[in-house]
Amino acid sequence: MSNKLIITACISGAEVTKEHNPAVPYTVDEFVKEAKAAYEAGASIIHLHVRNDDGLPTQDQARYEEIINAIKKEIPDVIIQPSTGGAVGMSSEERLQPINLYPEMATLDCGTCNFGGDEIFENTENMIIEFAEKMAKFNVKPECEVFDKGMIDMALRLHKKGLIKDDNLHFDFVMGVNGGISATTRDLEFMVGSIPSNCTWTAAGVGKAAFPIAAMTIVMGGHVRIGFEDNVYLEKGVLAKSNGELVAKVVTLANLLGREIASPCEAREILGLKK
Ligand code: KMH
Ligand code: ZN
Repeated sequence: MSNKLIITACISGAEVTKEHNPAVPYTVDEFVKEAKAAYEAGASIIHLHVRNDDGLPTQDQARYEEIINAIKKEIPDVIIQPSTGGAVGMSSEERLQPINLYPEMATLDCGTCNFGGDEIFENTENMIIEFAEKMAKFNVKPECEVFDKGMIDMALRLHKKGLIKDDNLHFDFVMGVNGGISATTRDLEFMVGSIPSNCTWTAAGVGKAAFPIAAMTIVMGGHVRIGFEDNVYLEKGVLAKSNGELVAKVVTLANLLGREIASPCEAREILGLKK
């Protein structure tokens, strides 16, 4: 299989705001601008949380449809990966709405964890099964979002029971959330060593861990997630002007370390996307 690097741009998230970085997108035009900048810099997947114009995170199906259509009009071949995590506190029904649009892939959060302060990001076993079943029904490839090692075990167990359906599971290790696994070399190695060899994986480092995790991942043969959802800084004290700048820095690292960048078409092949 190709050794090319898939870059996922998480351009908006639900927790980060314009107060953190004025370039965080809220309006449709801003989403298109950020998605396009990330794509042109080398991202093949856009991990998408949407907002209302006032910045409030929403999982509203119509808003997803509007933003996905606007992005696809500009960059038709990009892979759109809606979030089913949404924002802390949203109901399952609310979170699952973008699946009705038959995206190629979507996140499947594989366990409950603290999210700092009093926040709890809830994903009980039955919720994971419900989300996985809906994704299977709509032919959507899950990206198993894991914030800690036990969530890998949960995903593998549900996959073995046939409750998460996929030929080869794809994981995203989100590292450095306040309540999840830390973003260290030791822990990344531990996560990678905990998945079967037929699985693919992406890693995302939160905050100042974003680029160190990206560099380790490039060397270890995984794929990288980068973007405002996880980190708004290009370097210490310097806000990124766009998601494109963050993606471009990952491309520079990949060039230095000898990994070529996957196009959306190559990413589809690597991940076994059917569409
Ligand atoms: N916003 C977090 C509560 C996902 O996209 O699936 C959850 C999250 C995970 O971002
Ligand atoms: Zn997300």
